[in-house]
Amino acid sequence: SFQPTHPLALAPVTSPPHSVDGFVREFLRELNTDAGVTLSRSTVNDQYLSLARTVRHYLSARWLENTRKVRETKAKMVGYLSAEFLLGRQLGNALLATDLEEIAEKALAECGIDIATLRAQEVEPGLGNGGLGRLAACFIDSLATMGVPCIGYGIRYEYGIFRQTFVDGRQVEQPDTWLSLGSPWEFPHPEHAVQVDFGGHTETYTDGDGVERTRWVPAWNVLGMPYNYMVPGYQNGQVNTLRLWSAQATKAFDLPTFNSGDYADAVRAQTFAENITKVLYPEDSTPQGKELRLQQQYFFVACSIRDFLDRFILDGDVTTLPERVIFQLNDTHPVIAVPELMRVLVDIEKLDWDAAWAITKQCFAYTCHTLLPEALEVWPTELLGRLLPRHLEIIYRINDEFLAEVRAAYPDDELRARQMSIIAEYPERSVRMAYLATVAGSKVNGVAELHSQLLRDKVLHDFSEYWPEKFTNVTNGVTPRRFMRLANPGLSGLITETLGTGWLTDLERLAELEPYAEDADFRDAFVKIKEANKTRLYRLLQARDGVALPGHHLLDVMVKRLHEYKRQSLKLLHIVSIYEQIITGKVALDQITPRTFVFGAKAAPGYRIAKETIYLINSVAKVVNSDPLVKDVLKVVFPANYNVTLAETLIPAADLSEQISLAGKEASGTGNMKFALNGALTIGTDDGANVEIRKLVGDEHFFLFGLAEPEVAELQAKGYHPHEYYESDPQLKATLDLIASGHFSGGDRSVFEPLVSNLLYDDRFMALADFKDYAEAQARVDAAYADQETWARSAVLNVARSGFFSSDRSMRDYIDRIWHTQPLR
Ligand code: C3B
Repeated sequence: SFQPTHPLALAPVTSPPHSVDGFVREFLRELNTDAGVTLSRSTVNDQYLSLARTVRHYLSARWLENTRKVRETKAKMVGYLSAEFLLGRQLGNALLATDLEEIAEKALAECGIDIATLRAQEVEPGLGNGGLGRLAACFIDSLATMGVPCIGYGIRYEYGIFRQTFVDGRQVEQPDTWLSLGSPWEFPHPEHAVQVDFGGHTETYTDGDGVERTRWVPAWNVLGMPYNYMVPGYQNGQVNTLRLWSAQATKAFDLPTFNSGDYADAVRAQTFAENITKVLYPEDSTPQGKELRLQQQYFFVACSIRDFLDRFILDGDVTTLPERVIFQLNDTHPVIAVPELMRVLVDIEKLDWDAAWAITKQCFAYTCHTLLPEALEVWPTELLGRLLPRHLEIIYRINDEFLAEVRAAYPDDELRARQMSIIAEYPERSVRMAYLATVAGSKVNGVAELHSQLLRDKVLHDFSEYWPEKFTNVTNGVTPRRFMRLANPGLSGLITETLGTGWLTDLERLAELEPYAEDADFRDAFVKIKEANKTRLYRLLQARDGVALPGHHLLDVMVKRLHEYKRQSLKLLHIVSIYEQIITGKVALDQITPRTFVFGAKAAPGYRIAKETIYLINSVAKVVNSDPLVKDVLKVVFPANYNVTLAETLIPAADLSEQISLAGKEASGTGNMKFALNGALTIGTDDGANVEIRKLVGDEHFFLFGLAEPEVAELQAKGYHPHEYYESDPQLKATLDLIASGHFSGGDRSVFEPLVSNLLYDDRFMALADFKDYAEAQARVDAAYADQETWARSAVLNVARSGFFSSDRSMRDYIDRIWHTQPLR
């Protein structure tokens, strides 16, 4: 460190003046000196980048101060380890957090610029697939807003989730080049790069004190380059950090090879290294078990642990680690951090094994986000041992000691020990990452009440019996800053007019809206806002996708990843069923509630059935939308590339939220919460957080249908035969027959044959079993919607009763039940 003498260097860092003139000055300086252009010659992109950097100026002082305070007070931090952070656009959130929305708008207007144009210029960082990544983004927003020290650690993918396009109705993936026009929100720190090793072998040696030790002799390594992002709290002067790692070759290129003339060989190392953080795996909930994926996982957690120790354990006393950090494992993706911390403590810091294990067990907690058995990550020991030989040894030892405990606790129950082993022997020897996380974690939580119960009863049953106190629930939440205040300024304004300020950081206060459900003026204002949100959406879809939508329809929305268990196909069967009843004259047009159905969903590129489902939705949309008979009552739209940005316009416009997964399959859902908070009514199964939503908003304001989880289990056990439903329900039969007939495929019966057969003879997620009940629930929706006043009352009550679903509340629960950290004073 050095001793500055200039008085300015000694003074604390300050923010620029919070005024229009101050803002204009900062903005022009950015434009002129950083972008190097004059205002009159600048492009929209220059202006956007300069605006973003200008807003950053207003955050830096607080950020630096925050970091200093955390170091100085040695406050315990949350280290949120997540392979995904699905942030969404940054500009709007940063302007809101700094309370600069009006100032910036005026300042730019005085420069002749419409801020809306610049907002639209931002490409969102799509560094996640879906719910899990978006949850991480909500959590870090809440922690910053609550002033709880947190550092998010993840991966700076050069290409995030693919950009979805449709070509003749089929999904075609385009690379997500989110960095190509500049990335004004990040601070690269090459000087803090961390080396990460891979491969090789281990050997034993005797150290200076005569102690037998193991060391890892790796075969190759890469560098992890940190990129910092500011995570601003909502108007509280608190700024946390998100640190994302990018892989680089250790030697930019190999000079001798280069000199010998083989340029291609010389840069090969670089390409190889950089591949590690090149692209986000687009599988959601179903891991692919690819070697590169394990490289990504180890890469980012190794960087993060090293980084944390170097930055926050300044005296080098690693035994204090549990007082300084709790690493939250966001699903199994970062679980390799457990043996990594053991390796650091034992091999590098030279702690003895038991001391290291005692520390490690206090430093981790594990969140499970799934119930699908195929979604639980396992790594073949062959692969893990080849890539991380020392880590495999450590895992074996953790397992040996754990199984010894289990055998002692349950003598003569070898089956139990086998079941609980971190190492699976069949179908190939592999490491069960969820079990490793459960053994190492101080706590294990599910993400909704029902999910946590099923984890205890089924997925991790033996573990919950052995360590009942280890298991807990924290129901997910969403940040009201982004999903209410930014996404729905109309409704937020009405709420503030009605309740005053403060509700945005104390969302349970929405309960104070209850009496207004009975207030006709309030309901009127509420309905007008919903209509305005629909108009805003229709304008966007017109501009973005060239579709024109009628204004007066019930807007029925299903947006989430395309997955069989989420049952987009069930929604589609309902649409086809209505259509079939109209074209065959079973129902008269005037009996139909006019509806627009919106889908938004990306399918994993290798997920065949999911992609076929997309093709079917688009094919049905094409036929329905061009049929003059139904043009006034049915529309089906599927805007491509559903992402956080589109969600922010779509959700506030929706009347009906579709949450129709098979009971026992959706861990929680978080879209369901966003819809309810924006005044949509839910049609849903008793699954995930739907259960809690329904309990809170009340049965009369929620359209429940379908098998409950125990009924699903029972039906599964007795044998599920989907074709029986087809045979016994004429409307279901007519619906499937229409699809099979080639009606939506230009007469070609073969096109959708695989999908239809799959439903008839396999239907893993029991769409046919729930069809009838679903259609009946939809009829109740129609009846309810016919009475606009009652509908509006229900919509208001949905908002008033959903305050529980703020991610601030989730964070309080994590703090109380798992982390035991304190806000920074
Ligand atoms: C998702 C689950 O599918 C959702 O039910 C849940 O709401 C979110 O996580 C957040 O908890 N999930 C995901 O997006 N990706 C996974 N790999 C596993 C679960």
